[in-house]
Amino acid sequence: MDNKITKGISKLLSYILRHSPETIGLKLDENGWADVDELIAKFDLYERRIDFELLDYIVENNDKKRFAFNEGKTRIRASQGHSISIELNLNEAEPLEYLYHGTVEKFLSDIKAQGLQKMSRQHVHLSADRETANKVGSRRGKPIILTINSGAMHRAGYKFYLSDNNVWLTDVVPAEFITF
Ligand code: HQG
Repeated sequence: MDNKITKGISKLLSYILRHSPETIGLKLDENGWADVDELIAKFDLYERRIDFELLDYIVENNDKKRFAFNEGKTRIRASQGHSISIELNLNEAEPLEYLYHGTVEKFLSDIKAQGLQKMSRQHVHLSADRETANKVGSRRGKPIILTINSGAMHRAGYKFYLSDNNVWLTDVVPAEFITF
């Protein structure tokens, strides 16, 4: 399968399923699911032809497993990363003692003052390993990796969730739980 084509479609899918389904006139349900047949038909209308086989390939092979089907593969959604308000019914989980967040220098003073905030997304995104945090930070420039004292946060009553594609999510990380 042509990597360029699948990458382009994956990017568009992320945008539509996380941020802007209305761009192609699609409706998601309250849990973020789109009907697969409707999605394919709407893509067609916008002249981005996809078929079920391609969608299935993307769900299976996407580098971060960003998308998931329901059991019968009749519905599809993004597993995390939304800015639109939907209920993912995430599983609460006990985090590792330390998690990581990749960011860049220009945000540090605000993060020191306000902690990590959701910004435009529904959660703060954290990684189980430094390498992933490094990649996340690199999207914006020279990465800086913050260590989150997630074990201590959890013991203090903060909730953590693990998405279907193994991204750690929480509502806020107060600065006192961050090692800069
Ligand atoms: C920063 C990608 C100022 C934060 C990635 C980040 C991830 C603050 C930016 C996923 C702040 C938000 C999410 C504060 C946080 N003041 N800046 N108080 N608190 N920030 O994109 O974590 O490839 O919403 O450090 O791989 O970068 O799309 O979050 O730099 O998993 O699947 O504000 O998106 O996944 O940026 O990335 P984002 P993120 P995908």
